[in-house]
Amino acid sequence: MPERAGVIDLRSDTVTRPTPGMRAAMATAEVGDDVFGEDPTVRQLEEHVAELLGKEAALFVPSGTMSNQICIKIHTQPGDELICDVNSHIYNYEAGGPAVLSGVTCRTIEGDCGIFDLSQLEGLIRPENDHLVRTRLVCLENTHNRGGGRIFPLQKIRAITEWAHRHGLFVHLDGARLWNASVATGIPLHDWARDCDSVSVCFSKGLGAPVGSALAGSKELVKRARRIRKLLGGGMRQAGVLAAAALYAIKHHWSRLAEDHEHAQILAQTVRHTPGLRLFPSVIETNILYADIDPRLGTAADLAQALRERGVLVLPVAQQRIRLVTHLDVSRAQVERAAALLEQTARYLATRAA
Ligand code: TLP
Repeated sequence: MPERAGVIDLRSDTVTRPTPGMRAAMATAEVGDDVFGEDPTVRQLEEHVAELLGKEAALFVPSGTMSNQICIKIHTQPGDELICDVNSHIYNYEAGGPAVLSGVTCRTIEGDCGIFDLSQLEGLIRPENDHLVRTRLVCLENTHNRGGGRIFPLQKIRAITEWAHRHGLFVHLDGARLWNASVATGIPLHDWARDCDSVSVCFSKGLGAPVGSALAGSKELVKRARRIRKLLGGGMRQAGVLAAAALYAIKHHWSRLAEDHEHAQILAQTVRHTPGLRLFPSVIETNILYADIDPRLGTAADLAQALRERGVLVLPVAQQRIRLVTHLDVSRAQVERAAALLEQTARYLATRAA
């Protein structure tokens, strides 16, 4: 368990470093030039991911952002509109990608922790009219990052995709943490992916690979995605060293996500009983949680700084909100220590304010 000089880093599950086993798999990976389609390890990963997601094909890409943006570009034309939750990663954290790369506007809806109902979509499709953008795509996120790791219930996805397809819309699933949703529910990846036209999954979040994501869909979609990946500068050469890390992560780190979920419960319980902190959302389903801070204790930045001085890193995401994410590089003992320090620090800030 790599411990950076005793620091417990809960800012994101992207901070994990490759384990010795993963590094060994990377060092011995067979490689070739993947832009020529000649890297056997990349091919193996793409075939494996396509199979797991129940799709015809998959494409290895450098990041989740590129994966989402390639899919958006495939499903839309400039002047189109996509519908997504107001807190979605695509809308908040991808540097305006839909507008910049695809000429697409985002119509946001207010979900409950990122989860929305079909009833919120009905009536949103714009009529054919020269004045209007064309509604073309619905984007879902599972689990939901800003929603506190919330799982999008499968029945809701089924209802939304059925409605979208009936009205000629495409559906893209940002499944950066679909691995977590699958472990938490026992529902296989291909069930979540079944009715979505494209799916993106990340290897560099809870699975613990250093780099990489994949998108999956029909053969035709993946053919188009390859070309757009090249256009965006995402064609990689001997990428087998990275694909080997992803394959290793799927094999060795997927089922252990259950531990991260248990660890998140320990932190959630501490937040619940610490005066001045409020858990968001009130129920934690996977590995992400937020704590809202009573302004009498200070700001999120103040609490993050006080924790940093005690060796715990958390992410301030709003004036009064911090994020904590559990992952491969924090053991149960470290989580327990972080929880104790969080409570002590919040109590200390409260007494200082009194
Ligand atoms: N999320 C990162 C930050 O960008 C916020 C994190 O630390 O959680 N979809 C979802 C749901 C994500 O959470 C992320 C990364 C991405 C896509 C983008 O993946 P990358 O970072 O590989 O571009």
